[in-house]
Amino acid sequence: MKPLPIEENHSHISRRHLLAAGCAALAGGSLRADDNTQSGDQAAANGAAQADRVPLILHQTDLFRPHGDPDDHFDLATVFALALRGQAKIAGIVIDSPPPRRVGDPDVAAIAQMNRLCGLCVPAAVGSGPLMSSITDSMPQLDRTDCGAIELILSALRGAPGRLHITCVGSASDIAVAALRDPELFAGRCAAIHLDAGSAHDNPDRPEQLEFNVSLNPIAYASLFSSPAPICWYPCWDTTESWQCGPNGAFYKMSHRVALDGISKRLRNFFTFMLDRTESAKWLAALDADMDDRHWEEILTHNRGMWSTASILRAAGQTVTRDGDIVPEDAIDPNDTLYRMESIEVTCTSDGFTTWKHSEKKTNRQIFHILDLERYPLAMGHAVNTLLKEF
Ligand SMILES: [Ca+2]
Repeated sequence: MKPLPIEENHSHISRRHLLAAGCAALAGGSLRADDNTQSGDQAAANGAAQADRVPLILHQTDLFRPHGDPDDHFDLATVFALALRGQAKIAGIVIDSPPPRRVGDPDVAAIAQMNRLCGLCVPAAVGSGPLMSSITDSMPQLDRTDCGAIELILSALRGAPGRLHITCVGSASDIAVAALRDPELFAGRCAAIHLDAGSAHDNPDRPEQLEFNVSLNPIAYASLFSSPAPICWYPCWDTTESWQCGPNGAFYKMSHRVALDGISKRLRNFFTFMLDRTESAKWLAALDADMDDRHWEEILTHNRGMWSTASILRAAGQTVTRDGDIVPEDAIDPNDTLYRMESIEVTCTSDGFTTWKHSEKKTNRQIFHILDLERYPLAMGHAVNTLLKEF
């Protein structure tokens, strides 16, 4: 292990990145000595099989313009960066219907910008407005205009060549209803719901307080814990709204100067267009706008609360070392392990409060656990920077 300086050692990251990519390719069977002796049909078949092994992700988010919290735009860029690295395919993006407290509309422009920057055509749908009345309410009465996100989730599961990972970094509303409408589909085709919500422990000073994502729809959140799909749970907080790192909370504070160092002009414009809370509809022109270096320098002085990076990486089979390198989860040196998932038993009341304990047996409920709290924030910031430099 090495100290994590604020100034990135780019050559180190690049070398480790290449080594990790080599490991991933070997694990996937793509670097074979006899590749050049295959027939065209064999090569095509192998290529298709290999493509099927690339994790498929559907990303759920509360992504708005003007933004409610810019972390969702960083998470969106994380998902698309994994696609650029060939480490994930994106089945679709589901955006919450804006809750009353938000002034923004679903930011489909940000998805259009990401598609443009990546040369992709990832579909997006806006979630339902009405909320479930109970944890078993599949909302059969929903108007069809409220069903686009639910249908996108179900069609992504049905169409997945393997199994679908779902990353949930906003409310659980549409995933919960989709799971109730077709539990067998979720049981058979969902690799995991990577749930970024809740707290590992209630705040003793405010025991009635819910974490923000849970508060958006506590019944839907509770319903997911009864889902037949595996749940990988990344509580936003170790202790509710404490704004501190803790062993079972995914929160970290990220410096813009670390995360945004050396990114492309167009990605700078993506973030500036969002951070400035502009309501301009000129999303395409914005990507190629002239940069104001002084304004960008001011942006770099800010810090950002982040919660979901580990979950999105894990959906793609990737993890982060104590040095901040991104490596395949199945190839990490145990001494480098920054965090891991642990089997638990967990229940959730319909008002969104969880009770959990570790399980000796392997279960289909896992909780996030940080092993090196001191290095976690900066290591995650470096990982985000590695991803953002893909654009
Ligand atoms: Ca969010």
